[in-house]
Amino acid sequence: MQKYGWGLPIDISANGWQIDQLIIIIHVFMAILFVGWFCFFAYTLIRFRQRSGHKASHHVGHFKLPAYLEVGVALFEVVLLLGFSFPIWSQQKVVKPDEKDAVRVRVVAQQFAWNVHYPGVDGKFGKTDPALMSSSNPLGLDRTDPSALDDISITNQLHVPTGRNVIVYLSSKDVIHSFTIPVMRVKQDAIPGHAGELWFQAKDAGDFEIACAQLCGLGHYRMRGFFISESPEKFEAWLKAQAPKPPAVPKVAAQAAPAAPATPAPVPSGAAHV
Ligand SMILES: [Cu+2]
Repeated sequence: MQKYGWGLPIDISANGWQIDQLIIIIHVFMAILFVGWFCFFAYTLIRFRQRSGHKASHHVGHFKLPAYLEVGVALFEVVLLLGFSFPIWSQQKVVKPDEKDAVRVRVVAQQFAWNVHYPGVDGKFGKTDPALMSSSNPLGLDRTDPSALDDISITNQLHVPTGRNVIVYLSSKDVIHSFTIPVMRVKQDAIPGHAGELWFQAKDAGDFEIACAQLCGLGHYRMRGFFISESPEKFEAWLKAQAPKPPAVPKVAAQAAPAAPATPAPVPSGAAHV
């Protein structure tokens, strides 16, 4: 399967066909305009060329064709806007899917990576704090917050199940980035200080790419993430595998617990000596 070539990337988004349809209509329309206006230009060069016995005049008089053509083009553009663009915009950007049934995920952009945050089984995103941000905790997740205990933090990987709406809450830690998944036909700027939202639904499984479509610094070219669309079963299994192991603090305590009786163990042996 060729993922990226000369044409449009393959489309595995439930609503992607609308975007593609609009892109194709606009390209065909622009090609017709390009050829049409060029022919018209060539026609006028010949028809109104300098000839002996003819005087140049700025009054076109009876020559109404350009006016008709321009009204026609304007009407077609109105049809494009009202008939295609507005409905697609409303469906993809205004009517948000129900959060209860959707897979919700935070994506925090930074130079030059995508930090992905799943809320875990409790469905609640844990608190984050910029003061806690580090290379091992790029989201600044506060693991002392009960909601954060089961949260999954991962970099440059976005897993989604097929057939379910996915809502992405988008933000940026530093500069303006643009979160783009070509096969999903989604693209949105990630702006520092601004909470953006976008949503999509994958209809087919496969491994694809996330790109940054906004020149965001010297490492912009390597700001590539992986977009993995998989069956709901595989997605759930992946989520389970990623879930943090029982929190580190109780684990240490649990390890310390057996060690504690081990220490007094010599006492009885010492007692035996006595
Ligand atoms: Cu970027």
